[in-house]
Amino acid sequence: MLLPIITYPNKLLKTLSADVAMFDEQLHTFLDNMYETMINNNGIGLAAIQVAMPIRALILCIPDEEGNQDRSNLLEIINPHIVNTRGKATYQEGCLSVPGFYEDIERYESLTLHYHNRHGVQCTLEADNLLSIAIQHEMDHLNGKLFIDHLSYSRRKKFEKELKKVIKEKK
Ligand code: QAP
Ligand code: CO
Repeated sequence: MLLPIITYPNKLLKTLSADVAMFDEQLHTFLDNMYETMINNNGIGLAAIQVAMPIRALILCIPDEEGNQDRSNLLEIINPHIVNTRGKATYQEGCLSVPGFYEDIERYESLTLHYHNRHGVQCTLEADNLLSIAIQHEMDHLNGKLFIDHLSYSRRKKFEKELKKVIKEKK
């Protein structure tokens, strides 16, 4: 089932999401719906709050070297905690909740993550490059933060100006 994606400036995106307590069939169905919704919208990552569910769950499906996105590379990450970080890296980020906007954001180059999978099993993941960046981007959503919140004052102004223009054009 496809779910509607909430877009900026919807206030729901500022929600602090709550830990997942039940790793039941309802959660599994929701995660499946998130995956369908993300793929349908050409995304590589999606947090639950982007489909109006305030729980600490996110999914990622990073394309391989050939650019193919395969479900076997799907990561379902629940109640994540970053336990270690290394280096810094800048990447031009986008977001399904801020369609059409892309900006350079600085993140940790690599990290170690503790999280639960859909069955509630505790997992550890070493991530670098795009995966590391995507994890940090999606974890920000769990805390009500968007990539545009990382912009400098002048870049943020430029973004708000462009957004007003886009909204005007749509009317
Ligand atoms: C988050 O973002 C991310 O504007 C995932 O028109 C971004 O999937 C992680 C998308 C960058 C790491 C690096 C955005 C699709 C998808 C758009 C996405 C659009 C269509 C964004
Ligand atoms: Co996003």
